[in-house]
Formats: sequence, structure tokens, C-alpha cells
Amino acid sequence: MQFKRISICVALAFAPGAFAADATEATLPEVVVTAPMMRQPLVITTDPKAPRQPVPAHDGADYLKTIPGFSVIRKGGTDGDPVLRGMAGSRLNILLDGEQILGGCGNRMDPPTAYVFPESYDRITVIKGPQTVLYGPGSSAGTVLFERTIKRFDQPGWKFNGSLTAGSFGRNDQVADVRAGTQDYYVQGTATRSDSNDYKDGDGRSVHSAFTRWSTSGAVGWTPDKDTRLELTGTHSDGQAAYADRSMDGVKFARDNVGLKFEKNRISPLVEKVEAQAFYNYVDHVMDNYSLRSQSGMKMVSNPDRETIGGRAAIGLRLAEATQATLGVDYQTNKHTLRSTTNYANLPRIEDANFRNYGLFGEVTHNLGERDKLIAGLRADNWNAQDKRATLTIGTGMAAQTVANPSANKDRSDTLTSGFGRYEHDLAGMPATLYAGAGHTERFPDYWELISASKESVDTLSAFDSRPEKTNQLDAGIIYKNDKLSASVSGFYSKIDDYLMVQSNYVKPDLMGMGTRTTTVVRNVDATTWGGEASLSYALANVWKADATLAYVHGNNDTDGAALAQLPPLEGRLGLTYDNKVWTAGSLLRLVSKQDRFDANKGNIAGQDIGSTAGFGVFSVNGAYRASKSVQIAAGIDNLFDKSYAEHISRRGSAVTGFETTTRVNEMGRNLWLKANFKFD
Ligand SMILES: [Cu+2]
Repeated sequence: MQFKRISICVALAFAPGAFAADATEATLPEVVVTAPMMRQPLVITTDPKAPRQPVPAHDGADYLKTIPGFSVIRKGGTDGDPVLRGMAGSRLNILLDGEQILGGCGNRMDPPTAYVFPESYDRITVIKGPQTVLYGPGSSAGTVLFERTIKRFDQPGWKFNGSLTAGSFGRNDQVADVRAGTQDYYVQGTATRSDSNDYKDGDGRSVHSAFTRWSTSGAVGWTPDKDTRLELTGTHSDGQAAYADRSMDGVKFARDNVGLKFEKNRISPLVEKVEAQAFYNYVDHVMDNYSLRSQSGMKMVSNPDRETIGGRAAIGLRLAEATQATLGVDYQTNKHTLRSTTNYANLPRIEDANFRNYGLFGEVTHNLGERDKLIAGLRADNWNAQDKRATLTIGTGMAAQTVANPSANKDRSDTLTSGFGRYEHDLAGMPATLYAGAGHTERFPDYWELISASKESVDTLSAFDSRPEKTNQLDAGIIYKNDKLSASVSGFYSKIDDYLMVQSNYVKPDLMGMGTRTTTVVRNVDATTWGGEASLSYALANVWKADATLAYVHGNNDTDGAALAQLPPLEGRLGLTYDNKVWTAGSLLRLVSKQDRFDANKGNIAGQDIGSTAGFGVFSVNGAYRASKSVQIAAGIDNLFDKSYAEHISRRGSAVTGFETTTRVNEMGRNLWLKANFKFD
């Protein structure tokens, strides 16, 4: 049964089949308005090269938005923070070809997705919930994998994949990906560039949001036989981006990367696979208040950097006919430095923190007969973090004071455990799978929760002693697929102990002990969340297809007796597509409900609640033409009725000279785009 085979193959979940399939499919993909249906429990994959509506910024976060359950905290035109089921930051593990990358910006201009150029990958995989332990520590909300698919060349050959995009507000993107090889060797070169001017919201107000981003990457590989691969990769990328939510812009987002990967399949009946990889990621970020905007007040500039080094080794074992296991170790260390003032280039970089983690993990899949399956995993992480800040800056501007850091040179270590178990059952006589699982994740606080922007704890001037966050989550759902109808429902219920909440405008005694001041603190609170996503796709006739999706999350901050902050409201999407294999036409209606469950000034490392928001609806249309096997042209009008709106969780608008200040950073008004995809071999 085809359905079952697919689900087994992913449950083996060993860096989903790097050799399994090629990105090149028979036909060019249709316009994605909502990500493809979940085909295996908790796993969704989507093609980053396919045209998408609304046209995404060329960064990782905007691409995830087409997957129900995801939302993005908007800051400007690009580099928003992705959020899954209301969970942001390091609750979502984001891996680039298996590598971790951590941003440099203390004010979160650069989530990991800011260093993702989606079209240089072949697939995006999302695994919802704490239901795998294979991809690094702490991923309590989910895991996102941006990956290339490398296929050994049967005979000498080459392939080209590319795209050109043009759109409103000066949007223009160019992407080229060339692969060539023989049976034994291959090379790949990829270049992307994406550029946009400031966009306008539905009321015609300009939003300070222009960006330019580019990337180049290369790979050389050795494939001496069909089961062995050794690959060396390198990436250099950079960009600049205007921010509408703060007083500075990002003028440099340089990334340098080197990776080495080895994998060997089918070693013996017992050893199905061995894989090992090592990587180096370096991020050099500069932000200032004068390069991309008219400066107001004092000149400010800051230049943080971060080096992240890591590795992973895993072995896939066929323990018995029905039992497969993956065992492995992973390692990650990162060091962050910061230097400021306009003279920064001549100053030494001063380390403010470093982190190190060793992980040990094992995951087992056991088939119980034809229709039932058990999957379970366990992981242990040994963490260490050092606070290298001698002093802290309390207050801003004229009120800023430098004080001794109470946690200067403190060192903390924790051993954390995570695990999950899941049961999957294929119904008899029906193309449906039911699943239910329980997971536990312990997440070490990240740089933004312990160190950055001088965050304090309630009692002291440093948040360095914040406790790890513990998530206990139940996940359950159903997947159904027959000729005409595909449907899936995934629900969750989560109890989070010591949820790491970031609270701004927190009132504390001032340093003299005479009055009060406000600051940003990190608090461990207890929280409960529940919700889920549902998707439905129905083929009305050969050429017509209707889609509907729904996503909802409800959360309580149990400690404060309030709504949990930064939760997106109920959202639904309705799509209708006509596709005769040559021409396609589609429409998308996105309906978002009001959100009056909020808790002002509370949230996460990327954003805090502002207030309630009204509901809105956005209607978009698209069309595409497959000119040949190699060329596809797609076009769309997003936000056809020029609705002016902001997402509930988006950041507060900041006063930028020459721009109107809005409550939140507004989304794009009506915009047109045209994208051509090319594929030759
Ligand atoms: Cu920054």
C-alpha cells in the first residue's frame, strides 16, 4: 500500500533519504498557496523552488508561512521570526543541510532563517511537536529542515535550475543552480539575489522595509559507488535590510560557512547507514541608524559576530526485520562577541558569551504487524554556558549606566533529557492513519534569554540564571487520502514548566533605590497551550481542486493567570485551483480572526504583545503557464483588494523619519509579481 510505504520511509527519519529522490520532477510545480498536505504523521514537506502566494521575501521565515500553524513576526521587508503554534525562537530548531546557525544580533534582527536563501535548497521539511530527537536539542515546538537533494549522476551530465522574479515595489530576484557530474564526482554552484524597495501597505503608506540579499554556495562531492558520498560545501552570503520596528537597520548580514559530510548506506544487514558531518558557520552582523535611513539623534552602530561550530555522527541499524534504530551524537559550540561605536572596525571584538552542548540520542521504529507502528526516542544533552560580560548597561540613552555584572564570568552546566513515544495505526479497509504521541523536551535558555540586550531577571540585573524550559506535549491526529480527498488533522496539548517569557516595561527600583525604572526581564512561568491544524483538499473534477486549512492555538500563562502572549489568532485559508497541466489559475482567501487574548509587554525573544487586533481577510489570485517541460511562468496579484492590515504578533511600528508610524508593522498592500522557473538538463 503506497500510503504505508511513504509513512515508513519517513519514520525511518534518517536525514530524510538524501539519496532517495531527485529534485527534478516530471512537471514544474504549481503555485503554492498552502503547503502540501501532511502525508506522514507530523511531517510536512514543501518545495522551495515552486512559486508561492503571497510572494515571500527570499528568506526562510516567509516560506514557512504557507504551512498551516506557522506565522511570522514582521519587523520589516525580510528577516521576520518564524513562529509555530505560538512558539518562537529556539523552540523551533532550524537546520540548513543539517547545520545549525545562530544569528549575531542581540536585538534579533537575524533569526536563523535570515541566513536561509530558500531557493538554494530542494525541500523544506517540518516535523511538528517534540516528536523526534534526531535533529539537535530543545526543539519543543518543532523542527525545520532546509535541505538539498543530491542524486548521483548515472552518466556524465549537468542540470540547471533557475528562476527570475519581478514584482511591485521594485522586487527583483535572480536564482541559478548548476549541477554537473559523473558517476564518481559532482560539483554544484548556486547563486541567489533578492532585492526590493520599500513596500506600501493597503492605505498607501510606505513601510521602511527595503532589502537586498544575496548568496553564493558551492559543493564538490565524491560518489565512488551508489551508496557512498563525501561532500565538501561552502557558502558566502550577505545582505542589508531596513527595519520598520526599531531605530536601527541591518547593513551587514555576512555568513561564511564550510561543511563536510559523509554518508554510506547498506553497509551490512545490520548497519543500514552511517553518516557524519562537521560544520563551521560564522556570522558578522552590523546595524546602524544612519546608512539606510535619515539619522536622527546620535550616530549609533553595533557589530556583533558569532561563530557556531558543530558536528554530528549517526548510525542506522536494522535490529530486526521490523525494528530500525538510529543512534548518534551531536555537538555544537558557539561564541558571541560585540563591539560598538562608529570606530568599531578598529576595535577588538569582545566576547560576551559562549555556549557548548554535547548530545546523545537514539530513536527506534518498530512495526507491529502490517498496520501498527511504535516510534520512540530518547536524548540527553550536556550544556555549558559562560557569561563573559564584565559590566552591564542598565537603561538607554542619557539614562544609561554601566554597572558590574553580577554573573560576570559565571559558568553554568546542565544535563537535560528529552524523549517521546508515538503510536501509529493504519485503519483497516480505509486509506487513513491515526497517530498519538507524548513528548518531553527540556530546552536550555538561549543567548537571547540569558545574555542579549542586558536582559535582567526579576531579582537581579542579569538573566543568566534563568531555568531551562520543560515542555510536556501530547500530539494526536489523523491523515486520510483517497483519489479525490486528502485530509489531515493534527492536534496538540502542551504543559510548559518554566516557560522562558520575555517581559518588557517591567518596573523595578532604580539603581539608587530612590525611585523606579522600567526594564526587560526574563521570567520562568508555567504555561498551557492547545490547538491544532486541519487541512482538506478535494478534487472537484479532473481540473478543479479546492483546499481549506485551519490553524488555531490557545494558551494560558498559568503563573500570571492571563492569556499567554504572542499567540496568533484563528486562521483559515480557502483555495480554488484550476489546472489542465498547461495552464493553472488559482485563488486564495485568507481569513484571520480578531485576537483579544493578549498580555501587553509579554512575549518571547522576538516580540511582545501590544494589544488586541481586529480580524481581516485577504484575497489573492494567481495563474501559471507551463510553456514547456523546462519553462514555467507564474504570476499573481496578492492582496487584490488592497486591504490594510497587520498580523497580530508583528512588531510595533517605530518612528522612522519620512515614514508614518503605525501601531504594528503593516503587511504589504496590493502587489503584482511574475516569476519564471527554468529547468534544463
Ligand atoms: Cu542587529
